[in-house]
Amino acid sequence: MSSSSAGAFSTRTRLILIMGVTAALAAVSPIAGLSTARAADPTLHQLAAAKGKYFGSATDNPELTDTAYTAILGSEFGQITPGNSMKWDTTEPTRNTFAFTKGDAVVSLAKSHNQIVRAHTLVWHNQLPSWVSSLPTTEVQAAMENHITQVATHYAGQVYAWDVVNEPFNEDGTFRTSVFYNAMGSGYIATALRAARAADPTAKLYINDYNTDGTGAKADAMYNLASSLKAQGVPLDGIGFQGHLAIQYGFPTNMQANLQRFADLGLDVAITELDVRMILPRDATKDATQSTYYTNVVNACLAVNRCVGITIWDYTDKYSWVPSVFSGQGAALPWDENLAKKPAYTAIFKALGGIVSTSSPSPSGPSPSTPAPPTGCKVVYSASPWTEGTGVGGFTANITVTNTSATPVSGWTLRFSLPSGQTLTQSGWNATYAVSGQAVTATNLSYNATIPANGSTSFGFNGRWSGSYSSPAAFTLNNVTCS
Ligand code: 9MR
Repeated sequence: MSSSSAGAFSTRTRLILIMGVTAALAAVSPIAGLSTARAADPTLHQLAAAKGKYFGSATDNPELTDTAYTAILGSEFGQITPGNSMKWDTTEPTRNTFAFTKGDAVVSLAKSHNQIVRAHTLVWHNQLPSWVSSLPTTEVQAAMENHITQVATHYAGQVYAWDVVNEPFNEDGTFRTSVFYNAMGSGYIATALRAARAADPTAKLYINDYNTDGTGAKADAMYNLASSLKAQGVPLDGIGFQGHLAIQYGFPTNMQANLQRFADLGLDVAITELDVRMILPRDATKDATQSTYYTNVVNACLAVNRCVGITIWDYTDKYSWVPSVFSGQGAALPWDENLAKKPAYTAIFKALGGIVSTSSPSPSGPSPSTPAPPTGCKVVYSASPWTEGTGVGGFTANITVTNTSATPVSGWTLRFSLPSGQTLTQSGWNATYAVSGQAVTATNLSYNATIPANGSTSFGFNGRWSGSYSSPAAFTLNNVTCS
């Protein structure tokens, strides 16, 4: 993991960072005789995390009652974006009356799965209630600032990033004449970013657009805007490249180089809404072309250090926006309408470094259900802290978990909180680690997924401490409290 992309997650935002470079790479190599078929496949997010990136999906409230859908959403991805529920028409349908229930539901789902949230979007010409469009010009700035302040304050500390401004450009690179542009000129963008920073000092602030993925007039316009905002010291952290691609239009020109030039301005870049549509019906040739597009996007992001991650615009064709907007087109996502994995999934899996064995990845449906909890467990946490100055030092922690129940545990997650002042500094061994604030989640690798009845497994990591050293006080194994 590169230090700068790790920094993208850990310093200001204190959100999830999968620390499993070594661990996740071990998980992708099936070990003969030890790997446990499909249960051992790393998720797309685990693979991405091993490269210092996240892999995420958009989702939407109506789909959250589909339990087969949420099972994959919750397990395969490390990041989610609400497709609609944080937009202006949902969050402030009438002036100064705010509604956060739907957005809160997505944030809470993310929390329960240790996922980060890309929040979308504060200022956009679309899905804008009519009261905004019909405001007198003189009132637009105050309404925009109030909207940003209220919404970003509500979600402050809970979201990794905000698409502060969405789709500011026309195809030829001129500014779109939205109600905001008409009232404030292009300065509305800087004003919006400043208001967002004031409301949420920790979220990464983005401008997001489509058809800017490859070089061209629109991408040049975004580049000029980004350079100028950076030069003025406007709080801009990243540029989102939506990535709504179509196989009949060709792959964007020089995508990697395009991302890199934004990164070279000192910005993060992210693929925020990736999908690759085709003219229906789907066939093997089109699937193969689509797979190449997904591979190319993953490769471009992997090649750019400051590309922090990739989000697909929902993961299944069942819930894609494409067919309703582009008549006769669709099949844009890596999972089909029945939640079965398509060749595009395998392409992404491989591009992220996954190794396809004969038993995996299966092109079938959802992954196995979550492991059953043990009825009893015991944890021995032994650490050897050392001191490197007054009140600071490092430590190595070794953890042994014993399954004290009469049945084996098949697949495990150990959760605990590091005492304040402590951090993980190394990817650890014999487990994959996810860190969110002080909360640590250690998950089995393929070769140690099973803890036999009355058997044990051991794993560990290195860390830093400050203040005075103490060990974590409590542990749960598959959500059962251990002694
Ligand atoms: O996925 C969203 C879909 O459900 C909405 O009907 C649509 C309406 O504007 O917006 C879709 O999401 C868009 C995103 O917010 C911005 N970039 C383009 C996305 C696809 O239209």
